[in-house]
Amino acid sequence: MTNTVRMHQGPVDSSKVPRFAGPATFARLPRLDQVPRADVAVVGVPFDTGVSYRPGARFGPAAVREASRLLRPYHPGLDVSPFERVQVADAGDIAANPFDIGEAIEAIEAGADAIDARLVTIGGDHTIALPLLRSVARRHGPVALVHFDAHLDTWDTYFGAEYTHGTPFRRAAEEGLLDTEALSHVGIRGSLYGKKDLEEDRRLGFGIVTAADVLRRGLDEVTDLLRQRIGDRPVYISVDIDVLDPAHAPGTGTPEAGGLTSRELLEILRALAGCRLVGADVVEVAPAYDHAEITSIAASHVAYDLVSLLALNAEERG
Ligand SMILES: [Mn+2]
Repeated sequence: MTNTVRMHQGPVDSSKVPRFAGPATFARLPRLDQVPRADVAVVGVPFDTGVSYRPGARFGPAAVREASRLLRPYHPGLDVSPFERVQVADAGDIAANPFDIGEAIEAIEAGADAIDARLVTIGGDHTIALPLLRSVARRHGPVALVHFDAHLDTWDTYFGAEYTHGTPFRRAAEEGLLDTEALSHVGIRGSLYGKKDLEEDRRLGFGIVTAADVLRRGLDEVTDLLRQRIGDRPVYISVDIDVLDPAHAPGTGTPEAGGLTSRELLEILRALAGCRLVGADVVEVAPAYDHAEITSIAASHVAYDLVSLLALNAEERG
């Protein structure tokens, strides 16, 4: 091997400092304030005031960072070394008011706007997708969406509240942040309040790939469908970790039986390589219900795949 000049500052070298030592930035990457600029930033949003059932996702970012110590710098599935290809950094956490959802949403939007990089955001509950989509749509216009979740998250209100973790995509559609020709839910399953939940969701423009579709139709057919729907539009990926079966992600607020395996989720994400990904999030990791870091490890691997997808089409950034 010849000596080459490092173009980007990568993670701490695990042959010199073991992976379980030192501060837990995402994948042991430099902090954003330690690099001149970044192409991709991982940012946390420790906020869970929007949940309808079990709280605790405010501790998600810290748990996912801790679990991300395991990550290594080369991704064989996508044949990319994301941290060499582009500058990736950890932008820390956006401080969001835990007592005032409106103020929190404003702070998250402003916090995302302030980071000059493509973002992979670690939640936090799913409420945070709305301000993140506002920020993305300001830069790119209305975006295609691939939303991985057990739940639709297009309900109208809970207890009269418009801004909750069950409503972000209804609000995003109403605000014109989404390209209504290119909206997909993946992994939907479980009980609903009524059939009209599905009818209203369809009226917003969403197509649904259920968890059963992933099993019965198979990964190739499902990913072909998703890619066709996205086309060459800018696309945002939102991953609620409860898309995974509780066996693969017990540490979450609203678990549903019959979900995807982590292998299926990662394979679908990898099949979206080449799409014009402009931002992504991984939300709803609630470590208090986790066991042996199962959920936070899955979420950290999902975040690594999202960073890798962004790194792959970095040349598009303009
Ligand atoms: Mn959700």
